[in-house]
Amino acid sequence: PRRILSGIQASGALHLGNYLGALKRFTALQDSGAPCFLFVADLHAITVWQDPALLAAQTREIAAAYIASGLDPATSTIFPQSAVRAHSELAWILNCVARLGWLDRMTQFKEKSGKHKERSSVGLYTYPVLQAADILLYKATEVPVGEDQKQHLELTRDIAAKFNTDFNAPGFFPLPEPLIQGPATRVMSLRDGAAKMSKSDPSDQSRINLTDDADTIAAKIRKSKTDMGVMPAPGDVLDDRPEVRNLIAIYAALSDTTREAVTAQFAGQGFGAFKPALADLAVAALAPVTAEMRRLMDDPAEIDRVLKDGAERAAAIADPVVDEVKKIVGFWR
Ligand code: AQP
Repeated sequence: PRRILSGIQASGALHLGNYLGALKRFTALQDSGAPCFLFVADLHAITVWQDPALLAAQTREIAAAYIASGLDPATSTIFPQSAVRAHSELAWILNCVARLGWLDRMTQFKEKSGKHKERSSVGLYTYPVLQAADILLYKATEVPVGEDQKQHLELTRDIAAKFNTDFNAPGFFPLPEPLIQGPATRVMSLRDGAAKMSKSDPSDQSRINLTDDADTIAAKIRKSKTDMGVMPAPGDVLDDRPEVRNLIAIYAALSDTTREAVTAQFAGQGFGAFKPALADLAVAALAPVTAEMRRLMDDPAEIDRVLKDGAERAAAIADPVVDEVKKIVGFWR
């Protein structure tokens, strides 16, 4: 049976990349009838410093974003990662399955630790192993993520396969498929077509936040980097126009169409025509999500009910799996 699983870190502000690469995809999968497990990754968030006074609110904010973007808590299981103990338990066991050489190849650690590798938390290094635990605990078959998570998904598959072989448990963990789909699997910065749109970019102009109001969104798109040309024609190669390609991908994802269709519609026009159309589209898509997030955040009781109920439903699946893992490993029981 299909089982979809994904998570978003509880590390503050969500942006358009998270929305198009993750949230919008989750909703589409839920609406296609697949059972979805969506967690707020608070254990992942603390791999870098999080203010304890803010972490619970950040967790609620991601839960609000899930609900506001169309996930139905009755159908989809929405829960905080740390509320299901099995995540941490399985992560430890998988830490003993994963090889140092595999983790050494992870590019996200290299990017996030930067020049200060020796001052990074050990958790930041083993982050992809926790991610493997998140996925394998639910024996998930498909994991919708943005392009940046592709390498971690491959590692999850390697860990699952090694566990199954080492412990002579063929097929115990199914190998999950990454779902990296749609026109916006890697939304780029509005200021630099070579950099991913990211919450850690120091320039707020580089991203559209889910909390931005309509005027801010329009202004950021108006000032977004383009070039001296006009909108490309279908078939034009855009390798040396990454910013233009990015705006077209955003337009396509927001309007549920393809990049080709967008190019056909705007070919030869100036950015003065395209950018306002894109801004209108972005505002129309995000305003209802933002408004619903605000409404939900005003009454945390509703979100808390969803998270508690989700944690119970998730634990009912995860706990027996981790018990079986302990048996397979040979722990005293
Ligand atoms: N730019 C993006 N384009 C498409 N998808 C993206 N995702 C993140 N950035 C983009 C996807 O969003 C989901 C949640 O990601 P996360 O919780 O792991 O957040 P992140 O990747 O840490 O987000 P940032 O903004 O990139 O944070 P920093 O700056 O800390 O690295 C995932 O499915 C991710 O692929």
